[in-house]
Amino acid sequence: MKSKSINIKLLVATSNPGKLKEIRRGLKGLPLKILGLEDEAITARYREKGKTFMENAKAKGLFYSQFTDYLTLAEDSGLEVEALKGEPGVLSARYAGYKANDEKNIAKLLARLKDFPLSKRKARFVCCLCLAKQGKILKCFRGEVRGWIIEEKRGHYGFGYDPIFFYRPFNRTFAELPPEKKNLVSHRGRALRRLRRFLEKNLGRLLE
Ligand code: ITT
Repeated sequence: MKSKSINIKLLVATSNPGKLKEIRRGLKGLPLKILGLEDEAITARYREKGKTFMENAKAKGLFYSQFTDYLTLAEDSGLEVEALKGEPGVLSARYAGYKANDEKNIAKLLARLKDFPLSKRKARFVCCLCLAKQGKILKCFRGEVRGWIIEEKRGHYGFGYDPIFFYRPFNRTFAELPPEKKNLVSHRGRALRRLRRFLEKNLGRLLE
């Protein structure tokens, strides 16, 4: 892609500032002007109903892309713990209820896992990204990363469940990794690299 001066507008349809930051970082250098829901004064919020991350990411893409003519990127992600049969899964953001926050969600998960030894605390993060335009899905991408849920929080970077997600190859939790390092191996980093390659090849065509 030659021209860095064209700025194609991309609405990143998330209300989660942690995700928005990581998506901005992952798409840096592409000829895109990245806008958040606030920049476009979109106050409507999609209430998730899907049973899978992909279903939710598509539904969010369809929903938010109706509010603008720009390319729209929606994301659904979360944590699946093997011993809890995939919980919190699509409920990750509201595991401790609709008024939950990261701290309460972590506390609930640690309580549910209290009788499980570390060897039984296998988990994975999954991220699904869907690119949409004016109520149509153009393409979706998925990424995942495997780790372990430790018993106490460690680190201050990141968001969500990062302080209890231990990534063995780096011997650190995700919250102990600076953003560029988390991005190298994370579910979102992986999905974003797939999206990036797609945009590098197809951005011009998508705007026709
Ligand atoms: P939007 O729907 O507005 O995008 P949300 O936070 O409600 O924001 P999700 O329904 O996709 O989004 O929930 C994702 C949750 O999964 C998020 O709130 C975290 O609790 C967790 N999560 C996802 N990716 C994560 C990451 O990289 N690190 C830590 N926790 C993560």
